[in-house]
This record gives sequence, C-alpha cells and structure tokens, in this order.
Amino acid sequence: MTTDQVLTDAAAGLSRSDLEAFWMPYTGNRQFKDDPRMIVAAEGCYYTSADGRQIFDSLSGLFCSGYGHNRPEIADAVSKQVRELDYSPGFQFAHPKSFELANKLIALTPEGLDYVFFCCSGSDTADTSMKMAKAYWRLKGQGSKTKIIGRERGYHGVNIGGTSAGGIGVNRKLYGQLTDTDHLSHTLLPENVFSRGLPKHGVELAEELESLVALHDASNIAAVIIEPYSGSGGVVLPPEGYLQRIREICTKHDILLIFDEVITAFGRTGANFGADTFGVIPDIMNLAKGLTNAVIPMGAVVTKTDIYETFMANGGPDYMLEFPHGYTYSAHPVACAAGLAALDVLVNDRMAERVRNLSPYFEDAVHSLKGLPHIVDIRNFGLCAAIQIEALPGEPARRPFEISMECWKKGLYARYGGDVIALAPPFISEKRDIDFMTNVLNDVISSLN
Ligand code: PXG
Ligand code: PLP
Repeated sequence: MTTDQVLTDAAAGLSRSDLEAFWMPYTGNRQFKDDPRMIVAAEGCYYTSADGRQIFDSLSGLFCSGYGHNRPEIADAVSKQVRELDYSPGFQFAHPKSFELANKLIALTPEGLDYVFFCCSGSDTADTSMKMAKAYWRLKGQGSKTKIIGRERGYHGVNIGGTSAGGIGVNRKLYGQLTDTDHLSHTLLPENVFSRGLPKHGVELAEELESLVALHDASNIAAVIIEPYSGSGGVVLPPEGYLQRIREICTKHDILLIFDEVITAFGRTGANFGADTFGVIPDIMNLAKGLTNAVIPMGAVVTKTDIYETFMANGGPDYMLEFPHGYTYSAHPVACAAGLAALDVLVNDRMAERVRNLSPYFEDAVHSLKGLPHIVDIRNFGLCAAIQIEALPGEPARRPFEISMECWKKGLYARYGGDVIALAPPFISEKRDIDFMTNVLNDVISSLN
C-alpha cells in the first residue's frame, strides 16, 4: 500500500494534499496531516472514526458536549429553527427566543445574576466581560479602574483580552503586550499532589490579591477574572476556602469578580454552576460550551443587576444604545433554539445529579492509575480530572501526546495539553464507559518508555 492509500482510509477519502488548505486550530498541523485522526459521526458518548471504529469521548468534545452527542431534543429544535427563522438582526431588532433563553437562564443562575448578554463563544465572553467591567467603572466616574487581574494557568480563550488575562505561557508568548493585566499565582502545590476533590493546602495564595492591590492600587483595577477551576490549564482546582477569600478581597476593594464558567457551568462540577458548588457568587459569570451542548456555538455573559442598571442610567436618550458592543451573531436564533432545548435537557434529565452520582466512581477509577510509570499527580473534581505526566527534559507535552495517540488506536479519545491528560467524560457515561477509559489509559501508560 502507498502512504497515500493508508492516509485515505483514516481520512475519509481525503488524500494528503486535500488536507493542506485547512489551517487547523490549536493543532500540530504537520503531524496531524501526516497521521490524520478523522471523526465522521457521534452518538451518545462515542465517536465513529473514518475507519469505522467506536471511540469513547473522554473529554465531552472539548469539555462541551456533557449531555452526550446527537441529543434528539436539541437536533430537532435546531432543524426546526433553521427552517422557521434562520437569522434575524440582533441590533435594534430581536426575535422572541432570545428573551425566552435569557429568562430560562437567569432562573437557573445564582440569585442576583439577572441580565444576559449573548456572545458567540467562550472567547467572546472573556472580552465582553472585560469591556463591560472597564466601562462600568468609567460610567461610575472611576475611569482609572482598567487593569484586569487573571491567574497563572488561567484560560480565557483566544481574543486579545482573554489572551492577555490568560496565564498559559505558550498561548501568550508570540503576541507581546496586549492589554493591561497582571496575574495571581496558580494554585498547584507539591503538597497537594494526588488530592481527591479540593486540595487542602493553598488558601493563603488568595492573599496575593491583597499584594496586587497594594502594588497597583484598587483605583486602577477593574476586575479579577478566574475560573472556579481551570480546565485547559491542566485541571487546576481551588484550594479549600480560596475562592471565598478572593470574593472577600474583591468586595473589600470594589473590584468586580468575573467567574469564567465556560467549563464549570451546566453540570460539570455536580451543580448547575461552579458558583453553586463552591458557594461563591461572582459579579459577572461567563458561559459558553454547555449552554447549547456545543451543537451551535454560543456564549453568554450574565451580570448582576447593578451593572446592567448602571449602563441604563448612563445611556442618554432611550433610543441610544447603552453598551456599544455586540456580535452579528449575538443571540442567533438557531443558537437560542439549541440553548432552550439544552437547558431543558439539563433540568429534565437532572444532569448535575447524574454528575454527583457518577463522580465518586470516576474519582476512584482515575486514582486507581496512581503508581503507573511517569504519573506525578492525579487531581479531580466532579466529572473532571487531570493525570499529570512527568516531563521529558524540555518536552513536557511529548509523553501526553504519545499517550493520546496510543489511546486513539485503542478506541479512546484522550485530550493532551501541556503535561497532562485531561478527562471530562459526558455526564451520561455509564460505569462500564469509565472502566473502558481507565483500562485503556492503564494499558497505554503502563507500556510508556
Ligand atoms: N474560558 C474557559 C474557561 C475555557 O475553558 C474559553 C474560555 C474559550 O472558549 P471558546 O469557545 O472561545 O474556545 C474556554 C475554552 C482544552 C480546551 O482541551 C479548552 C477550551 C477550548 C479548547 C480546548 O483544554 N476551553
Ligand atoms: N469585520 C467587519 C468588516 C464587519 O463588518 C463585522 C461585523 O459587521 C465584523 C468584523 C465583526 O463580525 P462579528 O459581528 O461576526 O463578530
């Protein structure tokens, strides 16, 4: 067989040259195009590969398809909507489902988070929330409050604001100075390795926010943006009490607290929102991914009433817009239809409860891998875990990459990023699916060089 024929089997009839034009996102393009891993269908917790194999989806896509693939309720709502109203302008005109979805969402969000601004992705929510925070302070006569505080290892998408507030070095280093940000330390501590659930040590790291306030002065800081727990940064969990302390310091200094709940919302932590799980209410909450179960791209920024009212009170004549911001596809009708159906699935199928019920089994399963070669940490919360792999000198991502490639051959999609394999299976996974995932990881990591 020629190389091209081999490629053709794995690549759904596409030859090597057919793969050239698409510049793939967050991908080693050269390696992928020589060894394509093509997905052609999905149902429930499984993908079908181009060569006809069933592949367990151990990351719910990219942390986004928690309710499982091809949910008929969502697919039907989308196809009906495309035929009924495919698009309508969202600036100065509207369609009813955008209001319905906002109302349905705020019925679920923590008390006080009552206004919804629709975006098209998680990255959009990061930049929208930062612009909102800066504008809010300006409208209140405190225009010097512009700096945004993020965290090392934080991820807030790829737009300019989110890249700047983000704390993953490789995502930032090519772009130089972007917007005005500073960063708290991450909370991964050696004394917390192999923790189950929230780590016990590290609450004192929240005091760094006091140091940053002393350094920059609160009169220059608009907001702190953090994920209740981070996914992309390698499943970094907040030490017990950490988020509460961050909240207290923000309140004390009149700094807005933005929770980036793009991964933690809609069931993943065992409640509808990370804010509920951890008992900390932010001023602004960013949502995406699970909002539509990823069927149609959509994001939402949910704010406290005071923020919305501040914009309204300073908006000038009532026909004038109060917030000069919005996307062509904000509140896209098809995304709204998908969102309405997805929220019904969340509530009717008690997704958060499913996560609470399955997560102890998942926790035991992932921690059963402790002791295999090169595993230096395993951490987990809800249906989310990271297996941290000892780095090869200068190449932290090589072993996780090799693990992922071997898993794919054995019917498991496992996401590698930095020095970890991240796991976040669909909420509808069965115990046998978790067993399959764990067995494949066990086999692959055991035979690692
Ligand atoms: N905030 C958080 C917390 C995220 O996890 C974004 C913002 C950006 O969302 P969009 O929709 O613009 O990608 C994310 C996205 C991974 C992975 O495997 C995680 C994300 C995206 C791609 C891969 O870790 N999270
Ligand atoms: N660039 C141009 C030239 C545009 O006209 C627009 C929107 O009208 C955009 C960018 C922004 O696109 P979107 O609203 O889809 O983010």
